[in-house]
Amino acid sequence: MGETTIENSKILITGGAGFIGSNLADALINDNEIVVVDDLSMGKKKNLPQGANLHFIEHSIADYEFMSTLLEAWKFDYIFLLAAVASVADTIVRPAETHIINQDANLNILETIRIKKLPVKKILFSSSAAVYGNNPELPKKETSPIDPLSPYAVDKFATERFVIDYGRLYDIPTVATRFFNVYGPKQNPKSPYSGVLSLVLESIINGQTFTVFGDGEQTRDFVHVEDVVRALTVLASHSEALHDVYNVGTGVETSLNTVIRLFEEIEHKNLTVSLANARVGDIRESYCDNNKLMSMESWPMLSVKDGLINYVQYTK
Ligand code: UD2
Repeated sequence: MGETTIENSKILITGGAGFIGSNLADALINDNEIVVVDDLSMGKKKNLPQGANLHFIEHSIADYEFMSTLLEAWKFDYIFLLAAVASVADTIVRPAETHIINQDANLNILETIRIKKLPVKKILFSSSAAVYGNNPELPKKETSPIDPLSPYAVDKFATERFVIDYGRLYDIPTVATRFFNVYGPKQNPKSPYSGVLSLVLESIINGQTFTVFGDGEQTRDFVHVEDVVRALTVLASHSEALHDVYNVGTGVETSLNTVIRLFEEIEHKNLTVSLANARVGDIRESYCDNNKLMSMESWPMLSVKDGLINYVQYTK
């Protein structure tokens, strides 16, 4: 089946000023009207494209009244649920508070749509590879056992289920996605728990020491945000993507040492590295089977090398 596009639609992106949401807004802004709701806890207003068809609202998705009124007023065609407290460590420190954002706020959106019978073409919820936890099976398939090990992963998995089962029970078109290690333009290296590639890039540009936790031979499925945006638009526009969950990753595993070497080659600089103990609970190897997504619509995803070149160029 060929590529389908989203046009002339009213789109809500929660967390739209964040890393993935703002890249999605860039991709959709020309042909659609977009509302972004973001509390700017991690996102930045300057990430967003400018224009009359981009409506930015600085607000928390946890404000039920506000979100219900917004949904009823706009009657969105597509809803991308990307707002979350994305730091696993933060959810371990504040499990109840972050649950309100990572789960309850999304449930309220589903409830509003169900009760008010709002017409929607697709709701997409962004979940995470975190749901697989320490399950050693590789590559991770959507059918692999799940093992959520943090409040973050529990909320992501439970909300996946709400999204999928609300869809089935109340006939609402829904889909969930499990992102692997996403990197690329606009990723915020502010926290020590930010994506590792944003931290490596910041260190190499500023000549700072980068700390490798463990021996650097741990592997991840690093997927460029451009491919994540494409996956989201593919799943939004294909009607057969329904009441189901999809891995979003390249299907290729790369070690941390390899990406450090690639950054050094691209930048023609050596990164100063210090070694520290592996993080407690760190996963040794992770990559996904992305056949379910690719069988719907396939495209060549960016290799880590090409993706890093793009990321470095953008950031500088
Ligand atoms: C990712 C997600 C996390 C959760 C988890 C589930 C990101 C940013 N995090 O965590 O939200 O979904 O997957 O499995 O996508 N590292 C260093 N030095 C640093 C920072 C990290 O060596 O300064 C290591 C870290 O110990 C790990 C690897 O780099 O082995 C990747 O770390 P990460 O935080 O980018 O991602 P991950 O896979 O631990």
